[in-house]
Amino acid sequence: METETESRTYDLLIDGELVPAAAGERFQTLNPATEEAVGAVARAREADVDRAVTAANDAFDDWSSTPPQERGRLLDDLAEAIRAQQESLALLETRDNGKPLSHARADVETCARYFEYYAGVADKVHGDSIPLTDDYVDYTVREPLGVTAQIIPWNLPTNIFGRSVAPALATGNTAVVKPAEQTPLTAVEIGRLATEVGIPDGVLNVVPGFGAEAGAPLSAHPDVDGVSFTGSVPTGIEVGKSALENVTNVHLELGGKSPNVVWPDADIDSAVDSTMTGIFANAGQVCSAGSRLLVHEDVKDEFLDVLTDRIEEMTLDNGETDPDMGPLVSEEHFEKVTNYLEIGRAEAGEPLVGGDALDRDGYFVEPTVFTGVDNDMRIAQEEIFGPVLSVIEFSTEAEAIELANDVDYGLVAGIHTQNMGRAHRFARDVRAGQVYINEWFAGGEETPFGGFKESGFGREKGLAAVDAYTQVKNVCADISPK
Ligand code: TXE
Repeated sequence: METETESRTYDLLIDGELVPAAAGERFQTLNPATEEAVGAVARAREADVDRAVTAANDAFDDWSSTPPQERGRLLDDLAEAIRAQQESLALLETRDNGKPLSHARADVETCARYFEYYAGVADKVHGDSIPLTDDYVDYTVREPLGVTAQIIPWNLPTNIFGRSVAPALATGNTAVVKPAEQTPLTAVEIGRLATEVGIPDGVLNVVPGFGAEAGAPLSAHPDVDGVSFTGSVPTGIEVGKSALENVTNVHLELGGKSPNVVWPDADIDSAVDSTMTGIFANAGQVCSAGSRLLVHEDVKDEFLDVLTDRIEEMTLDNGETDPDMGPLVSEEHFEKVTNYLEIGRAEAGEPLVGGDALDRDGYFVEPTVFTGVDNDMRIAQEEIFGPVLSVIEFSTEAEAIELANDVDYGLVAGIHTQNMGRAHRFARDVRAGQVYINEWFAGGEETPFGGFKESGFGREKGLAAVDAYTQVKNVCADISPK
């Protein structure tokens, strides 16, 4: 794989072939640290999506009847091929997305790990035997959905590729992937690796392009049998509606405004570490970011002192130098986040730390902390998707829960305390799909992931993805003597 800095061209992957778009168009992706071109990518439109869906449809019968052990072996081979290219894929991801190189390496490893994990799952997908009376034998079978579509965002391109494609293929589905227009390059490269390791033509197709031009015709395609979408709430609603027009199975992983609760009995150093990871990893561009810090009044000053010192040591630079934080993904997103800095100033006053963009090329925004935030302010309710922490004080357990739940989202909630009774009462009462105790981003490829409330529905990761990518058939036989 090439790693030179100059821009090169990338094609669509359809039916095992790297091909230009039917209309011959390309679009440019930019390095958000330098604003220079990274890749000229084939621009898929409806005709290309249609070709990809047809290829996936044609490949389905053979792939779904391939012995699961063999599907598993191929996914294992893909995991190894991804690992073997970790460095070049990570560099490509950093140039396309802006994230620090070590984060990009971790994302590539996570992607490999998803293929490895679901390789092991492929031959363990089975149904139940259900006791009726002696006159019947009843059993269930888990069958793949058919052609599945994965619409992927720009914040964790390789990670989410693995998370949504690996379980789809392991369970016998074929796939058409629409990566985000800001960051399509690693998806094309991983697709190419899939063909190299022998995943049959048409089983995995990749159609880079824009939301309206490629994403919309994919989610609305009558021959698509399942859609996995990760992105914003408004787009998720659109995708959900168009999938339902065809009565297509859909799961949505949308945004968050997740509360991170800190009690005075927490290990403060570890809670500060965890808080920083939660909001500054990937420059805050993570659906499960811990963007609301709910800190107990007795520890607030001490906690913020330590946090401020630590933030002042952070490095913010081109991801290729492996800083603590890189730029935001695009100019459009930079505009959104810097606008929220102004909203924050108007609502909560000057930030305690940060609050500005860097005066240099690229889309760099300082790690920022607003204190004195009320939970009904926009910076406490709306997903900023940037390195902006809103700090809210509380005094009682009831208040912490009320604040934690007083938001439209319900993706993640975290708590830092040594009191395990309190931690598990919080886990019981909070309305969120994931609860982190004493560590942010706790969990792994093996654990189910998804949202409550407006954060979406359906679960990916772990064995929960087997449910998402299969449908149950019940078989009942009358065996009574006749
Ligand atoms: O998201 P979109 P955007 C949030 C975050 C961010 C905001 C906007 O707050 O600031 O969303 O980001 C494809 N039919 N998240 O505009 O539009 C699109 O091409 C089908 C949270 O980038 O949701 C891309 O591949 N597909 C989030 C994907 O949808 C369409 C991650 C996501 O884009 C489409 C990203 C359409 N009509 C943003 N329109 C998370 N949950 O992690 C767009 N797309």
